[in-house]
Amino acid sequence: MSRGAFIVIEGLDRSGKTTQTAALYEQLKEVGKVAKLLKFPDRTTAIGKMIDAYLRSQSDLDDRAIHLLFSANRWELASEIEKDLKEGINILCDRYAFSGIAFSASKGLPYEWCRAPDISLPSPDLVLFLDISPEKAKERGGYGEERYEKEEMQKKVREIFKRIGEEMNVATAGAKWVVIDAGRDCEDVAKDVWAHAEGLIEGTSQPITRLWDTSE
Ligand code: Z5A
Ligand code: MG
Repeated sequence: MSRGAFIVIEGLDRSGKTTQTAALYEQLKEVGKVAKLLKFPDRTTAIGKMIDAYLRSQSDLDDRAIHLLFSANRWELASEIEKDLKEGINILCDRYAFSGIAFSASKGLPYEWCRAPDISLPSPDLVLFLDISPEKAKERGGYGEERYEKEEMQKKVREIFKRIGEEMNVATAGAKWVVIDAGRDCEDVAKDVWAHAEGLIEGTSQPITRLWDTSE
């Protein structure tokens, strides 16, 4: 039996994640496919509101506490993601656990500690990583308004994302993590996104796996 596909769009700040997730959603709709858009952090929940206040520097939290809130914000949607996938709905997700590791580890928290709370979340079938140089990202609108939006931080984040991607592809022995050059025109990036996502939109018969779970 076929289920929906779980596609995550990750990337550096201002790489166009939200733009590309929305474009992919529209393309799926055009070809008559059912899809749902998710975005992390989901700032609408009670946990999401705490995260939002922190990101806008309206509150201060211990680095570990905010890390666990970001993870809890994903866990509160985990069973819904699984349910939707089983019902044949494709999930398109703007940021996921990979952002969680990249940002917190960039602040100096140990990499494995950062990964631990997200182990066993529903695993995406594909991660499209939008790569852009911090210099180019800075030229795009709105940069610098929130916590973490600093060039030095973004450089560290980029390095950690690189490690995550390499480890993902070794662990799955395949190209589950695909890097896309996001420094180009929106349309060119969208074409690449579609080329990689297209093969999955008919659904998949593969069981839903769990992120970094070695017990299976
Ligand atoms: N965070 C964390 O620490 N831990 C976690 O677990 C998670 C997140 C999940 C907020 O995330 C912060 O939370 C983020 C990571 C941290 N910190 N930082 N910094 P967010 O997802 O809410 O961030 P955002 O506000 O959506 O911004 P963004 O992700 O950086 O932007 P984007 O979605 O990648 O880009 P965009 O909104 O689609 O485009 C940005 C601008 O560029 C916009 O004006 C577009 O019109 C323009 N754009 C887009 N594509 C192009 C191209 N191709 N060419 C030219 N211009 C373009
Ligand atoms: Mg965004």
